Amino acid sequence: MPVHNVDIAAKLDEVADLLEIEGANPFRIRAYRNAARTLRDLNRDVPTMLESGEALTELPGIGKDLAAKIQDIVATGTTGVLEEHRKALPPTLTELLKIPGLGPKRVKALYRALGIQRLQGLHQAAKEGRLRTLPGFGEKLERHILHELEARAGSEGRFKLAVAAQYVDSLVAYLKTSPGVKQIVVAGSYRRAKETVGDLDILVTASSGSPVMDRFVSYGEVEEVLAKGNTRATVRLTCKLQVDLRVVTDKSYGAALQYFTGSKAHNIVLRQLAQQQGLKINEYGVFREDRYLAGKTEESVYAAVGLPWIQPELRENRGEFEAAQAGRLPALVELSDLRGDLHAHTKATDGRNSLKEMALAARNRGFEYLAICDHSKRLAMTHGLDPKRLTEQMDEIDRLNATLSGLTLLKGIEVDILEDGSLDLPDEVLSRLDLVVAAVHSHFDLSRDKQTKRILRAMDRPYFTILAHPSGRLIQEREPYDVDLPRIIRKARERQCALELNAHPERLDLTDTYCQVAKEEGVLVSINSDAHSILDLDNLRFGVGQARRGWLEKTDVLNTRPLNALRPLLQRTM
Ligand code: DGT
Ligand code: CA
Ligand code: CA
Repeated sequence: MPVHNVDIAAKLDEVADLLEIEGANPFRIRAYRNAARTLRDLNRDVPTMLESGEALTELPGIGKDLAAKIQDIVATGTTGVLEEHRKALPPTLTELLKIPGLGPKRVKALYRALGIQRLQGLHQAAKEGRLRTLPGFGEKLERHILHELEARAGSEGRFKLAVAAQYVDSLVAYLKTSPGVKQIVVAGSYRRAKETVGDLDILVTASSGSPVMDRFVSYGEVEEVLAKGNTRATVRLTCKLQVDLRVVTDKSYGAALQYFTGSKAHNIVLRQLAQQQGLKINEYGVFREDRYLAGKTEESVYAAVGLPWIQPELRENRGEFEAAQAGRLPALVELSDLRGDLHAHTKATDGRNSLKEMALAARNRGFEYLAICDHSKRLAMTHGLDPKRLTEQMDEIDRLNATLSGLTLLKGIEVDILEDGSLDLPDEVLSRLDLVVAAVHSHFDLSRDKQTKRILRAMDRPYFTILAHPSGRLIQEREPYDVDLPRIIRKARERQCALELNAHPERLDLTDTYCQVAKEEGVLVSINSDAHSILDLDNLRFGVGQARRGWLEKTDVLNTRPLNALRPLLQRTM
């Protein structure tokens, strides 16, 4: 039974996918997509809401009809409309839609003409050069499909951090109620806030191991127990996520936490440092000969080799040891350091809440400011703003700002960077805004040189404040476009503009390593939610996780500034 919002959302998306392939009414498709997004972004658990008798129709984008279908899914694992469409077409066709370049029409053609139903069949056909023969395909698309399929092979079976987080929360809550459990912590790549995780590594301290193990393997979502002993067990959940659980003693807790947090590359260096000092580090502790020296806390493990404690997000062997030895570890930015958000949408384009709803939600989260940056006119499918509608929105912002206390709305736009590097609105219009967030939304396949020049040219415009989602990648779904980011980062320094770290869990773009480059070049990074609903404002925490992996400190982040210090930084001088 799907008990998590992400699982229910996946079923709704599946309906939408199948409807799309069948060529159904776009409004109907959109309704399922919106509902799926609402559930994904929701910070409360739908089955629990239903149990306590709360109406789902209170949620944005969910009417009576959809509420009933969601109830079906929670109760039975499926709903009538899904089963109907699964009969009409092979349900595996929806896998194919995930490949950029393959829309519903092409997927249908692949199925009708070549009988392709899954990614595997698609890969085979592409390798054999059979795709290019189909009308509307061609050699270039075939190569592109092959590239995409091969690029994603390495990330197969991994889970986006935000998706894993949903599974973690309920599992940890469940384990906490085991008899004798003292501490419980999720280690591994999850603790390092890596953008995707391969499996979960949970550590528990308890008076005795076996009751915890028994409780772990009888968790309702366990599909298969892969291994089970007194102090360690591995299971696979029904969502296919694997979980390792280890019960450790208090004496070894810090050593085990250090060991299982990783990364492997970090641990190898740490053990070498220990060896050079005649020490041995393992998951039980730090030892000289066979004498136990430390291991109760992580701090004690690092201290034993003469190092300060290193934040988990830095543990990738990317310079953290040198920094630790030199006493120059960064004081990483924290969620509470953010004073506002510089990229949010409203109903005026493809957001789902009104200006006022967004403002109140931002104020509730303690923000001092929120920049409204709806799309510009070129993005017609989002009903992008032309100068007239943008002016109306600016007036509305003035009116709201006059009545709101505690929060300032900033006037912005997410303006499209056109193919030739010009911006989708004239300078005269942009000059009246507080900030201009600019983004690439089309022509992803330009050559590296053209793509780079396109963006550099846009950055040369007099009103250009922040480059949104600089690489354009979607995690596990779309490769970044081919672009010279170091050159763009140098340009940002020269032009004194900022780069966005888009906090949406599917983007997290800038990536961690480019955050480090930006910091080294002295370019400010803005951690923005790109919220399309009030719920999305909570995604900032994932952006902060990525920023921490990129070594960013409070001062490296544009939106840690209070409004009065922010304003001059938004102002363009050239
Ligand atoms: P993942 O699960 O692929 O997202 O990445 P991790 O980092 O969670 O890796 P995982 O689950 O294989 O192992 C958890 C931690 O345990 C890892 O970060 C470091 C430690 N570890 C595992 N295997 C080894 C090993 O062979 N050598 C060392 N030094 N550490 C290991
Ligand atoms: Ca792991
Ligand atoms: Ca593991």
